[in-house]
Amino acid sequence: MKKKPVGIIMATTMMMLLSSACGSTGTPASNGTAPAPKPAETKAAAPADKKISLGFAQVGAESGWRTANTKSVQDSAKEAGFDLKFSDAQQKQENQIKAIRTYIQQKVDVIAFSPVVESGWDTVLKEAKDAGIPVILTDRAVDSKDTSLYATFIGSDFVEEGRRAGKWLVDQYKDAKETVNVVELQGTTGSAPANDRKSGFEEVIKSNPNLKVIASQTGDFTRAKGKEVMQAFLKAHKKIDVLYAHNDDMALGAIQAIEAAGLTPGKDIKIISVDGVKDGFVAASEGKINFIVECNPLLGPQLMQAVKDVVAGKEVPKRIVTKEGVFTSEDAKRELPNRQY
Ligand code: GYE
Repeated sequence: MKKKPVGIIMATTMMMLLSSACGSTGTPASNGTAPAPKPAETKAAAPADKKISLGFAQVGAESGWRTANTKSVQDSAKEAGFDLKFSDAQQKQENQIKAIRTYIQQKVDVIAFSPVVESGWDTVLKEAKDAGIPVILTDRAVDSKDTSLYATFIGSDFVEEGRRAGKWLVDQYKDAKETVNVVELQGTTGSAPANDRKSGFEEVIKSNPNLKVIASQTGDFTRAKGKEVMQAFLKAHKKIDVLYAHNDDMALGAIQAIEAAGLTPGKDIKIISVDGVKDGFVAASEGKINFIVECNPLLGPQLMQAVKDVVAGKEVPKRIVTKEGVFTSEDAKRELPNRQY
């Protein structure tokens, strides 16, 4: 790993176990380790020759990040020899709740899911707990006060991602004498990454009163919505200097809108996005996206390890944080050939 002036480029698949690296908002604030529910206290441990069954309730297929995440989960479950039951909730909480209830009825060994939004999970999580089925949160957090409702939460620190985006902006405009107009494309309303990427960004940019967020709306993490909302922003506001998009897909949609309006993305309007999927890297290497904050979707291997540990009654850290870096257009050019997703 080499130090770079703009930040640290981390190996994208590298993850570290940290016991107390939670963000300040949204994410569960438990520190240290907590014992996973022991099979003896829950259901009978799976006999050695029986495949571990894992029910996974995915958010949807809204972005390049999600596609890579799904593949990582499916590939690693296969490699681990698990019986994976997979469902796609099409970004709807009610579908995820239904899927979790089905997994409870099927008496799977472990349930894992990426909660589409943060709130409203206590009832179904309690049902899983009462049925003695451990739950692992991956990617996104829940805001449940009772952290005994899940064994661990594996995923990124989204507040920190927002801060990284903000730091780049503050640095870029440190000599600006005039107001810098920023528009923001938020992720899915009520989701942990949308809440946290917004708050982390705001926390940092308020140090410079010239940096003004003049419009902020959800684009639901999709290209189509990103384009649509950016079109509306361009109509409503004469002078937009910067776009902060909570993911690459929305930035890519917005780039189409910016080009259609006769403007040059990356120059007339500077663009910051989060994720670092291949298409985002291509746009960054072309200078259309100026800065990408990485969010690693390859959570499968870590998830399968946690499933094994939970089934074996081992202790798992209550919080497992993904390690990530940041990339400028120049970094993206260099890194593009190595990008796996
Ligand atoms: O950034 C976005 C996806 O929850 C981290 O969801 C994930 C986010 C990711 O749709 O592209």
